[in-house]
Amino acid sequence: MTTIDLEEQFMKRVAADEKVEPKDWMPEKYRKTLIRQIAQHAHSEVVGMLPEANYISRAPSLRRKAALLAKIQDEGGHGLYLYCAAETLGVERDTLIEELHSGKAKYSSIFNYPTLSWADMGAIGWLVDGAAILNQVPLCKCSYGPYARAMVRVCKEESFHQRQGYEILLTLCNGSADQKQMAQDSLNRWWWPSLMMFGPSDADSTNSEYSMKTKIKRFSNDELRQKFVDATKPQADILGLTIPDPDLKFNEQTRHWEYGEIDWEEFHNVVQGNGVCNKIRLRERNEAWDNGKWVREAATAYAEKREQRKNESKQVA
Ligand code: FAQ
Repeated sequence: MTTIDLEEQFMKRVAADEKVEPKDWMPEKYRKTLIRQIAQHAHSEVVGMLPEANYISRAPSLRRKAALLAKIQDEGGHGLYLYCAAETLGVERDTLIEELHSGKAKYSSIFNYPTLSWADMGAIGWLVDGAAILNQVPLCKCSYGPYARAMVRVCKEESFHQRQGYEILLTLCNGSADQKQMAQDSLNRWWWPSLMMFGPSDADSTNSEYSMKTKIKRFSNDELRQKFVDATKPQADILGLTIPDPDLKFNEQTRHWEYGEIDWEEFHNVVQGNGVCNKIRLRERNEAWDNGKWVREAATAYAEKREQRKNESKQVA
């Protein structure tokens, strides 16, 4: 079979919603696009632990601390599933991690913003996890089997994260005037960066066309962003908070909330490494990696010892 025949067969399978599995033939572009997206996604989960980790020791009660700890551990777990999914495409995990630590790899722009108050733990859960869910639920139907399957569990956990964040804000909004103001300030800072999480507008998205053709992505960046605005506005109303967008208005004909212009210059600046926290995040990730060296060495030594004992007992038998 020629490459053209194989490619045609591959596209037919994708069109019929068959899952592509690691040992199946796939076009090189499909493999590379998946590695790029899955790795960026994994890095986002792992770097995403940092802004919240800052608040483990500052949580206002034991209950809040336990929930926050569980959420952050979930994010570490999501990173691990995703690195495993990327490995099924023939890339080494160490290579991906090296690319993250050297600053070569991308991760979500949202994690380069600072967490300035406890209300930010609420806003991250409500808005950032809320955006992540909208983006990731369609990924449960991604054409690549290991990525799609990893997303099923991830989405269930993100759903809990979103609710715990919303509940933090609901408590603050029903509290004192200062607490409500803290929640509003947090929404003011996280709203626009959350809209940017969905990526550049469709006209500027370089990867969407291929990703949608091969059913890696099921919706475009702008479609998902619109779903997010439509879902989030009524939730802000329940909190009694104002979305910081004077142009936000409901279009009776389209039944959608129209929103103002996104500051794409800010987005590109953050993606290029010039956001408020890019350098801090990379430094902290590198430090965490170095501090975990003894754990990796101990785990490797244990695995080698176990293998050696297994071989010895086989020889005796
Ligand atoms: N930040 O052509 P497109 C989470 C890059 S997980 C930085 O439209 P694509 C959980 C893009 O990579 C959050 N870079 O790209 C959590 C590309 O660059 P490249 C992460 C961005 O892939 C919650 C270029 O711009 N979620 O939050 C961003 O088709 C709370 C052109 O863009 C995922 O990764 C951005 N926001 O669409 C954890 C979900 N947007 O590689 C802790 C899976 C775009 O060509 C606490 N990923 N870029 O040099 C996706 O669905 C897609 O990759 C998009 C981007 C939608 C993010």
